[in-house]
Amino acid sequence: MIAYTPCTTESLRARLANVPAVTERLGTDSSVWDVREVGDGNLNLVFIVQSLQGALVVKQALPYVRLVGDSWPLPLKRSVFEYNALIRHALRDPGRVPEIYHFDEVQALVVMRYLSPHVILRKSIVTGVQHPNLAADMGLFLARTLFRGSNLSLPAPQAKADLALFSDNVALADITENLVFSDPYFDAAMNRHTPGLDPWITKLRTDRDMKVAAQAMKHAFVSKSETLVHGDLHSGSIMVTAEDTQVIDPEFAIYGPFGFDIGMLLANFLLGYFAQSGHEATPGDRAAYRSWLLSVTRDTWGVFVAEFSRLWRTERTGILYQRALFEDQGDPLASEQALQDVLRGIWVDAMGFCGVEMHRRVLGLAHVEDLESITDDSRRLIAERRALALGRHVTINRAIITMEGLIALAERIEEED
Ligand code: SR1
Ligand code: MG
Repeated sequence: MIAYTPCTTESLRARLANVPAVTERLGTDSSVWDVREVGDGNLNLVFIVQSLQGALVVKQALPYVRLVGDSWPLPLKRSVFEYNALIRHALRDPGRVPEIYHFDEVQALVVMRYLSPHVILRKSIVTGVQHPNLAADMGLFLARTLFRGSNLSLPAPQAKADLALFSDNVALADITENLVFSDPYFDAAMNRHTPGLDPWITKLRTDRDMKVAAQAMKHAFVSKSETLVHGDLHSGSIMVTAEDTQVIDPEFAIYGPFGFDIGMLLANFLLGYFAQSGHEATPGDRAAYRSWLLSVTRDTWGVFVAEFSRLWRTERTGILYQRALFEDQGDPLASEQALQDVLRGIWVDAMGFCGVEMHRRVLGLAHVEDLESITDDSRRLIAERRALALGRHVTINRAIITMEGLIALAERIEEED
């Protein structure tokens, strides 16, 4: 067995030359394969390997955070969690994640389908391209993966085995615990922000209600092991074409709250929304695009609720809210009331997570291209101030805000100076 080594384009070619799942797709003459490193994410190497016969993608974990360098070590084992999450997502929402062809645990290397002509959703949002199926695809993905990964659905032994498996993803959970819930609210070493934003940051960091709310959300993230969450479901973890949606990169997968992925995703739609005013110089009707992003926000949640409710009524086979206790006793309304209670809790958590995600993408280490690509500092500042304002409101008021309230508030903040 060869010890782990980060691949170069040449060493990857040699490494894959004898892997049947690869040669059956690319052919056996590896000398003619075109191998390119294309990774631009925060953590890993990503290669595209192509021949006249076919193409595939290889993702290899590095033993440190790529964004920061080897001063921040990170376990290779995250590829095990990514691999296991991808397998489960493929079963729970078939067709929505790339097919895996080969996994090499020692080399922390996953070989999978090359998504083409897909592009990263975040880039699409920056350029103002609409994707008609996005909300439906993501609403279904969220409902199916979250419901089917939980004690509402899984046999108890499997639920407990998966809880144990993913609870080992300590280092990536630690990144989220610090970068999302804590660092934005104090002067953490790796934080950075747009010049001129300081007065608003000071206001946020001296806001007692906000600090209490952020800590409450951290508490929820750490202690609510409700289901297998993707763990990093932002618009950079989704690839799209005009018709298709694919969810990638679940290396942050853990057992966490139902509302986590939902809140993170909606936050990234809303960050894209506020960033539009900074992109107005580029072609396209940005006002119409803003409305579309709000409709995606609304419809993603709407589809989630409808599908989660359908699964509740038809697939509730786990140890939670057993149907026998509700319906066989002639009391179906109790089952519906329990469903509404669960959905309500998911929404409240989702709103809390949504707000802190908006904050950390403006104040923390890991920013988003939506805002970073606004070249005019004063325009970026306005977009970021708006994101901070909405984030604060939804987190603090998570127990009372509605979807229509969220949309109306986003529109109102967008109109403000
Ligand atoms: C140090 S990693 C920074 C961020 O990149 C990942 O995509 C996650 O969002 C993480 O918080
Ligand atoms: Mg990622």
